[in-house]
Amino acid sequence: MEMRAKDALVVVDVQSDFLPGGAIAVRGGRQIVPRLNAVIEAFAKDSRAVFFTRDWHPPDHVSFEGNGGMWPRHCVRDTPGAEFDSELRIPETATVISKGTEPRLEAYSAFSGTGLEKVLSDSGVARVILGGLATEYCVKETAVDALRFGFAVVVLKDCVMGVEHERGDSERALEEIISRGGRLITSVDFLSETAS
Ligand code: VGL
Ligand code: ZN
Repeated sequence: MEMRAKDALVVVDVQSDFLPGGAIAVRGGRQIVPRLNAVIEAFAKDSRAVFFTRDWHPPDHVSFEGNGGMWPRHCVRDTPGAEFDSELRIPETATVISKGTEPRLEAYSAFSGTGLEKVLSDSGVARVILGGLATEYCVKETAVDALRFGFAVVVLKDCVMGVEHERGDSERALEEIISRGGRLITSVDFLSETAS
């Protein structure tokens, strides 16, 4: 199918600091890793593009408490908290995208200051398939930007998890993505829909 060749998988911020035991622990976050791995495997198997984003902050980042931000220190570049989860399968052909690298700029979206829009459009990608952490921050902002740039967006609903500062934050974020034209599907349904 034409559409399928133009899919790119973007796995958002599956890093130690966003998982249980980390600085901004997303409860249940580990559940998404094996599901993501199945999708990553399927993409890698037939050479579809896979991107892994990582929050990659300088030690004095503006998003940290004490620097005017709302978050505890997290995902400081080259520290254990910024590492991808050890269970996450990262194919050799995948592209890693670091964001939030500027001391004074918050960057929830994978498109924020990374050049990702050009990389995707130059390679003819029409549809972005999304999973990762956290639903109502980096996943949502990435989805909204992708839609704004004209990509179709599919969120793998069992492959995302939220911080839930307020109960319902994740649900509201997913509703907003839908209202802007994104689509939600389970990873199992996505895999059967796009099976070769
Ligand atoms: C994120 C909070 C702070 C995220 C990043 O990846 O969703 N959340 N920085
Ligand atoms: Zn951050």
